[in-house]
Amino acid sequence: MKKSINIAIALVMAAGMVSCNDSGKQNGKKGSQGGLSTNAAERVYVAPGEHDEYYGFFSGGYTGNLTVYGLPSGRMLKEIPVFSQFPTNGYGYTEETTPMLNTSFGFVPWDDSHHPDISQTNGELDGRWIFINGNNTPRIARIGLESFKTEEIIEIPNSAGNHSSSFITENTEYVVAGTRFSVPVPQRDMSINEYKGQFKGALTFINVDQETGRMGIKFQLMMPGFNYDLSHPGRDKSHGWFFFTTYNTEEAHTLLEVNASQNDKDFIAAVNWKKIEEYVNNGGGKKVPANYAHNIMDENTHTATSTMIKEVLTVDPLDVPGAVYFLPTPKSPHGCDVDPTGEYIIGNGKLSADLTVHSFTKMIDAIENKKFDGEAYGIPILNFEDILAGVVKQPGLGPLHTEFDNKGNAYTTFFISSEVVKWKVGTWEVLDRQPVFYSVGHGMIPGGNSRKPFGDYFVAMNKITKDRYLPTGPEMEHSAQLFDINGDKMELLLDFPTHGEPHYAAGIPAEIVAPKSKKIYKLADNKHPYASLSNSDVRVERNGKEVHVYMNMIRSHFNPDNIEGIKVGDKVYFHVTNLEQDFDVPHGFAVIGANTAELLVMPGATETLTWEPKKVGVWPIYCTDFCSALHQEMQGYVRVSPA
Ligand code: CUK
Ligand code: CUA
Repeated sequence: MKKSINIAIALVMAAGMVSCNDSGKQNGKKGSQGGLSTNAAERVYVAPGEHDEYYGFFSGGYTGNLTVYGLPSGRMLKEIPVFSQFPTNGYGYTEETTPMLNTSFGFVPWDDSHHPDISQTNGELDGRWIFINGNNTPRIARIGLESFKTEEIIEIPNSAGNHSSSFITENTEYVVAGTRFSVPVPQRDMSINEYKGQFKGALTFINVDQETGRMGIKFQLMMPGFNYDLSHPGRDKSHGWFFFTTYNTEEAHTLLEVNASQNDKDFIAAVNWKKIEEYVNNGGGKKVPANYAHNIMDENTHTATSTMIKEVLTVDPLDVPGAVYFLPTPKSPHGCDVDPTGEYIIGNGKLSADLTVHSFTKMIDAIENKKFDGEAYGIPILNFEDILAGVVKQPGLGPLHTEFDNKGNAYTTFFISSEVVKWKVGTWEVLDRQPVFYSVGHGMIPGGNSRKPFGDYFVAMNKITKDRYLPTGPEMEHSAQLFDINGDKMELLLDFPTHGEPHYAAGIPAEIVAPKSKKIYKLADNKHPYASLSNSDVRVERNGKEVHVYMNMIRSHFNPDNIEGIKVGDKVYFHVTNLEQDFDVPHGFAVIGANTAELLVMPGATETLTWEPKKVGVWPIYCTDFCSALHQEMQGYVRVSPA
C-alpha cells in the first residue's frame, strides 16, 4: 500500500499556504480571530507587583536554551542557558562553566533544544528539576528549580539527533533519550548505501538519583535502524512501559520525503522498561566501549567538572523476550502521547487525516494471546485491529502533538490546517476547534503530560508568525497563543512572541516552584578554591605566565582596583567574589579586549574570567551591572607591561 503523497506535499507547502491576512485586519477588532474572548485583556492582565499563576518553561530550539515565561501574562521572566554560551552571565565563557559544554567532540557551545519535562512523583509534577534534550550533539541537561541553573549535562553515546527526549517516567526513575537518526554502532567508515539492516537506533534509559538528581546511563536498547521521533512514558496502569513513535521503517537513507513515506503504517515501539531493568539488574546486557562526557556543576564551589565515561551497557531487544513490541500506526506518526489514565496511546500520524488511538489494555491482551501480524527484525508486530481503541475521524490535517486537560479532553495540534482540535477521550468525538496563527507544532497544558493535568490554559507554539506582530525585517520571533480551556469552547486570550523556536514547553503552578526558589548564596557556603571571602584574601599570584588575581567586590568598589605586574603574553585569571548578601544585587566584571565575555557574579559567589592581554598600557575594568548610585564609580585599572 502506498501513502498518498498529496498530504506530504501539503505538509511541505504549508509554510507558503497559511492563511496570512495581508489586509492587516488581524488586529483583534474585526472579529476575525476565531475564539477571541471579549474580556481577554482582563484575563491575562497581571497587575504591576502581582505574580503569574503558572511558570511556563519553553524550549529555545536553536537557541539551545530554556526560556521561562509567566502565564497567563506571557511575560518573559528569564532565559536559562543550557547548551549554548550566554554572554549575559558568562555561562560557557567562565572557567567555572565551560566544562558544562564539554563533549566527546570537544567544546560544543551550541545545541538545538526541543523538549523540557518536569520531574514527577507518582505521576504528578513535583517541581524538583526540569530536563531538556540537546538534539544535535546528543545530550540531556538537568536544570535545578531552586537555582534555575543548569546543574548537569550528560552526553548520549551511539545516538544521533537526540529527539525523542527528554521524557521522564512517573517517579523520575528514568529520563529517556531516543535517537532520531539510526547510525552505525560502533561508528565506522562504511558505505551509506549499506544502511538498511546495518544501522542501529539507540533508546537510552538514564537513571536519576532521587536525592541529588544525578544522572547515569542505565542501559541502551539497540533497536532496528528506523527513525525514532517522539516518546512518552506509560502512566498509572501503563507505568513500566515507554512508547516511541517511529518513521522511515522503510530504512531509506536518501530523499526521505518520498522514500520514507511508502509504508502505509509505521510503528509505535512499546518498550517494557521494567522488564529490561530487571534483566540488567540480573547481569544482563553487554558492556561496549563508548566515550561520552558527564558534566556536573558542584553546588558548593559553583564550578563544573567534566568526566569522560568509557563504556556503556547495551541491550539487544531479542535477548529480553516480551520486552519490545511494535504497534502499527498509520502514516509516519510524529507525536506519541499517553492520556492521564495511562490507557490510551495516541499516535499523531503527520501524513494522516485521522488520529489513531491504541488501547493499553488491548495491547496487553494481544500480547498475551499472541495476536501478532508478523515481525520486524524479530520484534513482534501486534495486529492493528486488535489494539485499536478508536479513531478520531478527520479532525484536521497534519496532526503533530496531543495534550490533556483535567476533564477527560484531549487537544491535538494540526500543523497543515493550522488549528487546535479538542476531542473527548473515549468517545473520540470532536468538541471544538480553533484556528492558530500559524502552523502550530506542540501545544502545552500545565501538567498536560502527567497523571494530573492542571488544565486552565492551552498554549499553542506556532512555527510561523507572519503578520501577528509589527514587522521586524524578514525574520520574526516565533509566536505563542494562549487559550483559556475552562469552558466548553477554547477562548483565545493572548499572542506573545517567544525566543528561538519553542518546540515544547512544560507548565507548572507557581505555588509549587516559587517558594523553593533560592534567593541567596551564603558567603559562608562558598567553597570556591579561588574565593576571596575577606579583604585579607585579595592578592595577585604569578605562576610562570599564569597570573591569578584574587578579587572581591561590594557596593561600590573592587578590591584590588589597581592591578600591576601583568605582562603581554600572560594568561590572567580574574577570580572575582561578590561579597554582597542581599537578594538580587549582582555585580558584573569586564575588562577591555577580552575575547570571552563578562562575569555576572551573584551575591556570595565567585566567578573567573580569563584574559590574555595583547597590548601594553593601563586598561580599565568596570562593573557591568548597575548596582548603586555609585555604579559608575565601580571601576579600576590594570597595568600591562612589556613581556
Ligand atoms: S518536535 Cu518540534 S513540533 Cu522536536 Cu517535539 Cu513536533
Ligand atoms: Cu557593581 Cu555596578
